[in-house]
This record gives sequence, structure tokens and C-alpha cells, in this order.
Amino acid sequence: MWKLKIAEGGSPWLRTLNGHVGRQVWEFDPKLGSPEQLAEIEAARENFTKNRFHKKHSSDLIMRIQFSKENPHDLVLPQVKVKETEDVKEEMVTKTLRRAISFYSTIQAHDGHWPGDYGGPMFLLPGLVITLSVTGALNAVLSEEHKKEMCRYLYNHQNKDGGWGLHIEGPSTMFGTVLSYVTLRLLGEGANDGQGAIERGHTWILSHGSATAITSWGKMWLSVLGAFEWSGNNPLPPEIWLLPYLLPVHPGRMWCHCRMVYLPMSYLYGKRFVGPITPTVLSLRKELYNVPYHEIDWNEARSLCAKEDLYYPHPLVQDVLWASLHKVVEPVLMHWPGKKLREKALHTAIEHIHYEDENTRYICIGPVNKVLNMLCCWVEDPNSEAFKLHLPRIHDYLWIAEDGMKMQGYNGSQLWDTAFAAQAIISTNLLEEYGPTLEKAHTFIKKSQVLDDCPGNLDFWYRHISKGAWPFSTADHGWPISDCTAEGLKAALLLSKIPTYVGEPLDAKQFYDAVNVLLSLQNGDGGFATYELTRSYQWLELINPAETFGDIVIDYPYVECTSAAIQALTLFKKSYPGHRQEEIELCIKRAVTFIEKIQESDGSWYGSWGVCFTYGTWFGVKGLVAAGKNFNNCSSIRKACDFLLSKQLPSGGWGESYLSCQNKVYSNLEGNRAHVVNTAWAISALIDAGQAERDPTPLHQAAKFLINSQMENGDFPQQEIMGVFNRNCMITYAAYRNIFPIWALGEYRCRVLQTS
Ligand code: LAN
Repeated sequence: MWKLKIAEGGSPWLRTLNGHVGRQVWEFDPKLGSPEQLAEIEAARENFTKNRFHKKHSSDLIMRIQFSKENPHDLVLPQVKVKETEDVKEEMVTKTLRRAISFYSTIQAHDGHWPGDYGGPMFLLPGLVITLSVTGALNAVLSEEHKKEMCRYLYNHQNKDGGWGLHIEGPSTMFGTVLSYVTLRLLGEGANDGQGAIERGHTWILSHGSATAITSWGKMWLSVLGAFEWSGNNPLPPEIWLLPYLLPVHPGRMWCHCRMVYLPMSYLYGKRFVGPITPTVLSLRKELYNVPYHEIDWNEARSLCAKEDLYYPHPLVQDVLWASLHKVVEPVLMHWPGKKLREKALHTAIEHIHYEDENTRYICIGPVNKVLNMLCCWVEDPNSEAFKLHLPRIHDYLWIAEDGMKMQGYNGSQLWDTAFAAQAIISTNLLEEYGPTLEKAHTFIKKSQVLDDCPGNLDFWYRHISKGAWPFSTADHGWPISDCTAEGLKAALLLSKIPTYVGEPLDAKQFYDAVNVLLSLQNGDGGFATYELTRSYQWLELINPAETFGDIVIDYPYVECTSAAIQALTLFKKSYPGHRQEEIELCIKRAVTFIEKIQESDGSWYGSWGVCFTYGTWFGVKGLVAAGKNFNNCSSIRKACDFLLSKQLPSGGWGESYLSCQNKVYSNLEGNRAHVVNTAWAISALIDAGQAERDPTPLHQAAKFLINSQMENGDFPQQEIMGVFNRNCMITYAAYRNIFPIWALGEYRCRVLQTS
């Protein structure tokens, strides 16, 4: 049976700053599992596969089954159902909350965080499997059980038309299909898999223009593998790292995720690295194309992209730029004396790769640069220590649920979920009962703060300060993020006020450090971006080469990050009124102006990291309210309420589709179904905006929907996918279905029912 291990090391090649707190690793042990447990898991798997075309999102059941056995909760209160004609009473809400938090406490890990599935994108696992195949490490890192579960995952997420999407709920794309197909083949699946799945994937590829029409990232992966020629790629010259920082295109000015992905890609491109040409690779050269491999027009292939994949079509300037780099600059850099410069650039690139590896304890900022950096270390020296240090950290990214084993979008969402969960539970005011849960969460939050800046000259490495920040996942990952720092700070401040339940608060000094990070991250326009200040101009998006992603080149300011900063700073100001007071007040004022400025004309805010208008508007309202604005003195809040109320569904809830993010137009879920998470965001924004004093009816209806959605065991159902990044790719937040209903009902209980 698979078992989730928490906060464990176990390899001499692993490094940690805090005893591995937050680390999540799945291990297979054939000796584990009673017959009932194994049968329960098998039933969950079968059920997923049976319903996979209409319920594409798994419910993270393998972990939930394990934890409910490890931490049985003896008393499950009877389920609450509010009838059509009945009013919601306080006691019903309190019971629902008790059931919800008792259940949620059973899936808290012993180190205090809430583990969970952070999958969703379909292009991550292929990067890992290609890297492992090329480096010959596939069998050393992945057991037969790993491979079996990875294949299960890929088969489970194949669309009806035979292709695979960019993410689990998306329509088929060339990027998703070719990479999933190649992954299955590398994992040992042959053309006759017995289900016809491989054949159908193959047919999809050939009938949609073949692998020459894959996106640029796909071209890069296939080239590394040896199933595509580097001459069919647009140039990614590593020399860009040698340009003066003054130039707006300098990579040091880009969004860190973009910078960190193109860094190793430029190394591999600069080297034209190709892995060993195995029989499978030779066979793939035949399978992926409509014409014989040696007849492919690679120059033409450079700019091909299937229409299914095209979210951000290349503007003309880009094509001109790539063509001139390809035809003029590259030939110079590949031969003496230009080659000297190439060597210098490659050296600079690998230095930056090592710096990133070392300062994330080989986790790296995300799943894409994790495997690319690992590959670069191997290319530099297959026997290097760096490569060995990378290997055990692969498991930090793998997650297993009833749909199979996937590669996650980060090494988890540990801090983010735990900070929200703590705030949600505190909002219910049921402190006596859930003190121990909160105490564990508090310990986790305290141990996850980043305690130091990265070493050396930060400017040289293009790094912002980190000391005092909170990360999205774990302290070992260590990249500071504005809104994670803000949510971590909010949670830690709220917990510091209830020491009798949750133990010693953080030192004031550590709160000051967090505030210092926040203040340092405000941009000139008052807004907050994600990890760093905005360092360059929006027109840089013109050279975004990734056809499937939008807004990736620079770090933009967002409503979420800005609102979270306001909320954290106002809370901090109350506890520590004397500390940097003027700066904090000015910062809040400028942040409020920014939020008001970016509100859409219909009263909504466009959220960038969650689906989508309900998420953005939740943040928009909360930020303004925290800063002291209200319905009467602020037209933005009035407009936001009108917006939210106009989207409430007849069932009392809200349900927003991922299409909202792609098209930037509010879209209901199919069949106008409501979603517990959107509903929770909407009512908690309305409660903050004082809806209860004007007309509580919409709140009662929404609360009814949430109460009636709760399942027998106290959990809430997993509905459609709720996270998003880069406008177009969805990502799972498995904990949201618990956290946000608890939070919204907690506020409803204390701020609507108990005051009326
Ligand atoms: C994340 C995860 C965390 C997330 C929040 C903190 C929740 C958000 O409020 C700000 C943006 C951020 C930091 C975020 C940005 C995009 C990320 C890093 C991800 C969604 C996790 C994975 C994704 C990353 C870009 C995926 C790798 C693919 C690339 C295109 C580089």
C-alpha cells in the first residue's frame, strides 16, 4: 500500500533547515494495508475511472483514507440538512462546523500542516520522465509501482477524443497529447496496451498536424529526448544573461518563474544537448510525425503551433526576432570566435542554476525548473554531487490520489493551506474544542518562516530579500512570496492573541521581519506582485515565447497580493502600533488606491490565481474593508456587492467555471451548478461588506447551500478545479473545499446569526 510520510528525511543527500517540517513523500510498502483498506482504495480507484469523463477531478481519497485510519474521530455528529422551506438556525451551523472541523482535524499531519494534492497541469510529469530516461535514472528513481500509478494517471486523464489537455479539465492540445503519449511510451507502454488508448492518442497527434505543431516548451523537451531537432526550436541564447542589467529584456528583470525556467532551457539550447538515441527514441521519431523524420522541414517547424494550443499567439516582432537570431546570431555563436562567448554564457548560466539548487535545498522554485536544473547538472557532469542531491527531492513533487500518481505544481501548498485553515478555524470561535488543532498549525507556521536572506550579493543573483517571509510550501523551498508572507503573518498574529489555546507566539522581532519584507515589496503604483518587485515593462510580454501561457514575462501586481498585504499590515498595526507606523499607514493608503484603480467596471476584480472573479472580488473587498472602508463610504464596495449578488444562482450558491480565467468573462459552471468554494468566497466578501445589515436573505440562502452540501463524514465534495496560473492553466487546491466553507460558515455564524 502507498503511505504518505510527513517531515521525514532518510537520505544522506537531503538537506534541511528545520527538520524537514512540511515535507510530504509517498512510499510504497507491499506489506502495508489490511484487506478492507486495500479494498477501499481499489473501490475509490474504480469509481474514479468509471466516472472520469464527467468528474475529472479526483477527491484526494488515498490520503484521506490513510489519515482517517491513523486519526479516527470517534464522534461523528449526525448530518444536518436544511429543508427547502426551513430557515437556517444557529445550531445547524454550529453542528455543521463541528462536523467539518472534526473531519478536517483528522487529515492534519502530525507536524501541523494539511497535506494535499497540488496536481492539475498535465505537462509536468512528462518533464520528469523524459529527464529520468535521458539520464538513465528512470529505474533507480521510479519503482514498478510508481510507473504503474503514473500510467494509471495518464490513462485516467485521456479525453474522449483520444488526446490530453493542458490540465486535467482542459480540452485536448498537442502539448498535452504528445507529452503524455511520449511519457507512456517511455514508461514502457507499447502500442498494444489492450485498451486502444495509445492508438487513439497516436491518431489524435497525426490528425492534428503531428508533433511539429507542438508548443515551444514541447519542442524543447522532444529535442532533449532526441525526437525533434534543435534546429526546429526558436533560439534561446544563454548570452542574454551577459547583457547589461540596464536593458529591459535582461532576464534578471523577468518574473522569477519565467527566469528560472528559461535559465536551464537556455543552457540546454546553448549546448544543443541530446540524450542517448535508444530504440524507443528511434521509434518515436517514426510515431510522432506524418512524414519521415529526415524529411521534416525544421525551419518551418520552428514557428508551427496547433490551433488547439494557441492561447497567446506570437506577435510578428517575435517571429522576426527569432528568425534573425536563428539565421544570423546563432551561426556566429556556434563557431570560433563566437564560441568563446557561448562558453562564457554557459558558465554563467550553470552558476545561476547551482545557486538556485543550493538555496532551495534542491527543491527548486517549481516543477519545471526542478527537472531542467537536474538535467543540466547531469549534462555538466553525470557523476556530480549536484545530480545526486537532486534525486531524492523528486519525491517531494509526486502525489498519489485515486486517479494515479502525478507531478505537482509545487512541492506542495503547505504554508498557504495551513495559514488559511488556521484563519478559517479561528473565525468560527470554537476555540476550546479545536485548540489542539490550532496549536499544531501554529507550530507549523512558526517553523516555516524563512529566517535568512539568500547568501552573497543579492543583486548579483537577482534575488530580493527573504528574511522574515513565508513561503508557499516549506521553509526548505524558501522562496519568499508577498501574499504567503501576508497570510502567514495574519495567521501568526491571530494565533498570538490566543496563547492559552495555541502556545507561545512568535517573537516580535520575527513579526517585524515579516513586515519588513512586505514593505519592501510594494511597487511604485501601490500594488504588490508575487515574489519580487515589478522590474520591467508590460511590453516585454511581446517576447513571451510560450504559446500556452499569458502574462508570464514580468511579475505583475495583483489584487490578491495587494489585498493580503493590506490585511496583514492593518492587523499588525493593531498589535504593534508603534512599529514603523508612518510607513505602514502610507503603504496601506497606496495599496488601497491601487485596488480601487484596478476594479473592473462591473464591480468585480479579476483574480489571477483562483477561479476567478469570485476569488478576485473576495480579495478586493477584504482588502478595502480591512483598510477601514465600508459600504457607505466606498463606491467600490457597493459596486462589488452588486456584482456578487447579480451572479448568485437559484440554488443560493455561486459556481464559476475555469473559462472565466481564460476568457476574462464571468462564466457559470455547466448547468449553472453551484460550487462550495466560489460560494464561500462570495458570502464571505458579502459579509465583510455588511450585507447582513442590509438584507441577509442571500447569505441565508448561500449558507443553506453550503450546509446541505456537506457529506456524511463531515468532508465537502470535491467539485471542479479551483486554482489557475498564467491565465490558462488550472491547478488543484485540494484543501479549499474544506477551508473556505468552514471560514464562510464561521463568519456567518459569528457575524450574521449571533448579531441578529
Ligand atoms: C503558484 C503557486 C502559489 C501562488 C499564490 C501564492 C497562491 C498566488 O497568490 C501567487 C502566485 C503563486 C506564487 C503561483 C504562481 C504560478 C505557479 C508558481 C503556482 C501556481 C504554482 C505553479 C505555477 C508555476 C508557474 C508552474 C510551472 C510552470 C511554468 C509556466 C513556469
